[in-house]
Amino acid sequence: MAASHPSSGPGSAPRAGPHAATPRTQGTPARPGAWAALTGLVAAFAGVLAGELVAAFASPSLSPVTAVGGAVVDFAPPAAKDWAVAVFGTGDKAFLVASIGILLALLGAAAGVAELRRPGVGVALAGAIGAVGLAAVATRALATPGAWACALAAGAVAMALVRWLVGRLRREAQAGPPASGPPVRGALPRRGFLRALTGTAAAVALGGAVAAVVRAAAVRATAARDALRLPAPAGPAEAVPAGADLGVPGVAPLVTPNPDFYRIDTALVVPSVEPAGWTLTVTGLVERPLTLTWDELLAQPLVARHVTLACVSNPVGGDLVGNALWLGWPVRELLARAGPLPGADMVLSRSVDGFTASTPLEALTDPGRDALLAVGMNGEPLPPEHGFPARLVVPGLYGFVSATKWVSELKVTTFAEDLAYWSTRGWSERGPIKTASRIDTPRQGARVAAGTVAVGGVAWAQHRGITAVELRVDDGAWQPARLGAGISTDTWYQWASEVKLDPGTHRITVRAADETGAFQTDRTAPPAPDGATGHHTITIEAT
Ligand SMILES: Nc1nc2c(c(=O)[nH]1)N[C@H]1C(S)=C(S)[C@@H](COP(=O)(O)O)O[C@H]1N2
Ligand SMILES: [Mo]
Repeated sequence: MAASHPSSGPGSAPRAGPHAATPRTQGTPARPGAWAALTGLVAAFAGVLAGELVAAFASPSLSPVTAVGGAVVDFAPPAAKDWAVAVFGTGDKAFLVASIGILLALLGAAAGVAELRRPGVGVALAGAIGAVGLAAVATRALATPGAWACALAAGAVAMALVRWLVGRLRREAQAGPPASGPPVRGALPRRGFLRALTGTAAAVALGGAVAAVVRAAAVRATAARDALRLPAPAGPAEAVPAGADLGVPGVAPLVTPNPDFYRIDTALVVPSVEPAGWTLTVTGLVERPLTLTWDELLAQPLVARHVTLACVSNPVGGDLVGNALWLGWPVRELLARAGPLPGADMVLSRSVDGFTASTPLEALTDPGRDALLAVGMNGEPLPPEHGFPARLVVPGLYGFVSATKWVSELKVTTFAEDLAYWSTRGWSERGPIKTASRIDTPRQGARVAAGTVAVGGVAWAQHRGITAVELRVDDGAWQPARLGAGISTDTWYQWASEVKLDPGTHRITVRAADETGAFQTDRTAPPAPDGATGHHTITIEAT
């Protein structure tokens, strides 16, 4: 709320003389206890709402309110549950939430009154309400750091508001009547206090509406994902060949579990897209523009392919790279239906959140490259943060020019005509993945026993394949490492070796060669604009 009256605000002294406030707002407020109760109530709801807002971003599946509700459901005596179901039927959950709300209002009001009487007591009570939220989170299976953060935010905001708002009220109540006149009966608190209180209440109402909308959408999308059973691939799923996993402790697993898969996107809130309402339109330079629905997509013969995704922002030795088994429909079959027109050389894929990526048309139509419109990741529907319900996966190209999540449109166009999201921000228009290799074990800075030391890691040159990996100790000669069998050229490879180390500090460097036999360059380049280069080197201490 914009302050329209400059004479009052936090910390401003009461004025006398010609600029004194009007009588309605002057003097000791009548019924300070009632105002304190109302203030405490607003503070309590503001706290819970802050928690819900943090949850909408950081913990969609568990918020302070759902944590307390869940804990009540779990710990309530069965008789109470039976009674609630008998009386309220399917409205039992609404009854539960309403009960929590009423209890919160009462406790908040009590905190306000207590703070008015004795500074600090109400703040402590607000903190106790927050502690109940924390305790509830502790009982939940989904207690992630995000969920803890929500409960902490809720308590902190409630405590701060009780202290600040009730503190103002108390000071006014204690100030007594102005020297220049008799006490004014029925006076309201000062305008500054009223503004702060109504402003807080308005923020609660507005924020509550936002949190409710975001949460409802996330809940619907999560429920749809939980209920989904993806079809089996039409052909046999690609097997991991024997000899691909070298079994060296500390090396990244060949297939990255979904919870460990790196996540990169511009989305502050993970978009909530329900499959039932999802469509993908193919537009632009095509003979037959088309719209694909979710059911139509699932009715296509789907293939399962391991593909290693990599982010262009990955620094040398970094972990913005991961390998998954994707289930999807080859994009070339979708594009064949639409019929790209001559002259087109790019597909601008667009996400529901506005992100766009520019992919060379021939990378998507090439029969030798399984670019997928993916719906599954490692045997389950795409996780929400990895693009549920559908995304693109294109072997051999960095994610920023290919891997659009929550994809909603493919515009067949030209590089001359259209620029993608990152290409307007200083990054390249095209992004073939550069050959890279990484040492996973030992870790940088490790202390190891001198003698024979196991070294291992991964190397990738998607769609070209890795043909050799070599190691070097300090400034010695390059020595070949063992190279695991690839799942396909579209995935990373494990490699392993043993090196002999005398006591002392040593550098170990790795390099890999792709199908051309050419080793990756030792010239260092930063990630921008089209991917980092240089050798990964670790420094370790042998003792
Ligand atoms: N909608 C959307 N899709 C996106 C992005 C994005 O910001 N928004 N980032 C891209 C980038 S830069 C990468 S590296 C990959 C990462 O995919 P992941 O988060 O599933 O690992 O997603 C791509 N798809
Ligand atoms: Mo990326």
